[in-house]
Amino acid sequence: MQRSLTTPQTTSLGKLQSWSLIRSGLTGETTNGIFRVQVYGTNTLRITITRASTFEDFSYAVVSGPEPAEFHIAEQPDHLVVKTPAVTAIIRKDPVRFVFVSADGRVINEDDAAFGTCWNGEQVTTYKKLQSGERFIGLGEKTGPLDRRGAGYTNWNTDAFAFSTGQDPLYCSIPFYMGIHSELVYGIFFDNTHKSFFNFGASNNRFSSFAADAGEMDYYFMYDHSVGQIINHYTQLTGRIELPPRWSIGYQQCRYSYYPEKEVLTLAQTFRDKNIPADVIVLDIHYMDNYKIFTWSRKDFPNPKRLVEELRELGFRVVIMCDPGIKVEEGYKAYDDGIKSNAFLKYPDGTPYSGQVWPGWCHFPDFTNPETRQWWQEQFAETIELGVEGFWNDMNEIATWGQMLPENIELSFEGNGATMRRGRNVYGFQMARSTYEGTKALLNGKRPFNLTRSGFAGVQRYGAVWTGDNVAYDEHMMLGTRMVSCMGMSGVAFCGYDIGGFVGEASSRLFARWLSIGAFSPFFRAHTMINSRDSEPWAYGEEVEQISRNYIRFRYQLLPYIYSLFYDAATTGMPLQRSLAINYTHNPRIYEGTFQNQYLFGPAFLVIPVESDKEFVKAYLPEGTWFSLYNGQTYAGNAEYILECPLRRLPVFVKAGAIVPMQPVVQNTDVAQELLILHIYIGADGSFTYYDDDGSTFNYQAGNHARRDISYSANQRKLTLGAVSGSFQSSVSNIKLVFHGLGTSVETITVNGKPTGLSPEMNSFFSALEKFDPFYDPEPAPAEAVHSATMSNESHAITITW
Ligand code: NBV
Repeated sequence: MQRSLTTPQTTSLGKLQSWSLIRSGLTGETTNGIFRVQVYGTNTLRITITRASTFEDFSYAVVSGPEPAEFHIAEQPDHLVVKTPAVTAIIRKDPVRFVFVSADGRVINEDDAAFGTCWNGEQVTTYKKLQSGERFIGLGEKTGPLDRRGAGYTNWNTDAFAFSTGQDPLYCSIPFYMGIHSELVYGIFFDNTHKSFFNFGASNNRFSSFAADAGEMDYYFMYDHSVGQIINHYTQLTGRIELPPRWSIGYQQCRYSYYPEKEVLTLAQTFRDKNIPADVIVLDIHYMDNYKIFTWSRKDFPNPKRLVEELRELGFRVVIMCDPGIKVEEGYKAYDDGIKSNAFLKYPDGTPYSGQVWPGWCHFPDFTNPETRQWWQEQFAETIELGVEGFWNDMNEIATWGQMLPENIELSFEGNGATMRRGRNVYGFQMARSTYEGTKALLNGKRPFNLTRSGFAGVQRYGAVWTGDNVAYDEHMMLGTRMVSCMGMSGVAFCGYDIGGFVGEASSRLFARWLSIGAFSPFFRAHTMINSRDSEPWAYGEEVEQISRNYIRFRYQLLPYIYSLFYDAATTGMPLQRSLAINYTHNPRIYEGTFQNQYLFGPAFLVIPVESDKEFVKAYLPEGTWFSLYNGQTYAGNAEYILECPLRRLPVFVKAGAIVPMQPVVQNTDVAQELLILHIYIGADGSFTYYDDDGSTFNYQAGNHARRDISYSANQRKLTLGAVSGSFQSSVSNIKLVFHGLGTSVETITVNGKPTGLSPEMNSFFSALEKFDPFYDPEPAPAEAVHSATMSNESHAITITW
């Protein structure tokens, strides 16, 4: 038997001295510390280990407590057992070490027998035996490959301007990952906000580990049959997104910065003139008076309320920048108020911390103080009066000139008291919370949109996250797709990157490609740095404009599908952008080379991100049958293909069995639809939950929505639209069914027993590019033959057979 490890430098959790039952599990004392095992649900166990005499039980991340679940506890001579119907924790007694075993007796995860949980000074680490062939996925906003085996990472929120494609850490910390081996998958969420370290077999061949500079070893172990279920358990713990306002999932145009107001209006009008759908213009720091938050530049924006109204008339919303730094300047309301309300972060001697950022020397609100969050809310009153409903939290790592935030700054930490050593990783998270909750409280039932750069596990509850200052080159575009997929697996379903690249200047081809890929990402925004070239969809010449229009229009046609996916994320945590590791977890091919960048957008679309200079790409289509989005040609899955990918055609496939609700093209998301177009891709069984509501209030939480389960049985040649549930009266009066791959033999379908004729039609989601250059190949998108029929939208169940 392994003896408890103790050297002058390292102490591990020692021999069991005593243990006792608690309501949700057990707790025990060892020679070197105390531990606790709590059943949080059938699939989730929480392990807490400390050298202190009590457990702290404070978390910003976790929002749900132990749920009632069946479990048994037993004692054996050399170990204890905590057993749920899904997972068993075996707790060895001498020394105390943890082994997690599946219901059928397989080892899912086990402590390194010698190290287990160790202290090295204040630093606490849990070491897990590396399992044969073990892969690691997740960990939120990280560069690097999909499978993180062999790599190590640090969580320490950092302003990473123009980060390199291997840089770490970045802006956001999510200490949650999943391990995969022997057809098993588990999740570990390490709930500690100090600087933390994850080692997935980096520089060693013995263990994976997670460590924090100080604080408790407090982790949740989740086991279930699929990555999707683990994500579900993780988002049960840390929360899920609330439905965002529908307008925020349309196209957003940003730059650093659009001003004066005339330029903003011209920009909005240009979208309309050019028939390029869009919903949002984002105002970066130059809308303010000398970068002072909650002010407007009188010179450039003399009448912001009128501007917001004029933009609304054009069908646009405004999102405005709100940085945390409040300029130290007497007479400036936010500053005076902040001093009076004792709102700012302080040094241990009680003087406010000053750091330098855009406006000059600034103080920073302590968002971990509930009173300061209330104060922050009040600051938004005038902004909300102007009609602004969208907010953008930047620089909240905290970023200051010098980039070395003093660690002795103190925070309230909900009255618990902490320094930046514990607070830095949650500062941005709590700023996002303050902004989201504060503006929500002021918006009279309307949904705010909030975007944050910094965050921590659980940040999804307070809006969307974007991946910061990326760079205008291909490798970054490909990295962005992996990062957003990875954020999706880490609870952050509403996530995106700066299309076109923030730093540097995109080539025309790069912009076109990036925008095409971005149309299939949850948060869809183009952005660029100050003094860079114009970066709107029309700024790169006619060809790029047409390609951009095509993909943005497709995004808007897909809105019923995308909005339904947001509902799925809000209720189950399943992200919109789905790494192939979610559905094809144990297939080694999906982790290879460029295949690891491929992802599913919802259950239907397989997106193959491809660099801007490529005309051909090697892709891997996972099992199943796949339709080309462009011409309906089918491809057998579980195979590699060399695909043609001219700039105007990003390789995208639709899965056989997919049910995709769509709508006619609109110029912005406000336009209510009378026609729902249901695309059905024949060949394999499929299902989809179609979801709709008013898109702007929280009434959906009280049942004011329209929800309909749709399923397709290939063998029975049957499509079933379940009865609509919920009280929302949708504007849809007709449903057009569009069958792909039905063949020519079927001419009639029955709708609730009534024969209805099918008509063939040419379907193309994408317009041919116009011929504007004699040397340009104007080949139109080959249209595919599809069959359609239109029926009226009834709220009772509808059965369609053929
Ligand atoms: O506010 C200016 C920028 C913003 O455009 C960008 O998206 C942020 O990530 N911001 C950073 C400040 C620093 C830019 C060098």
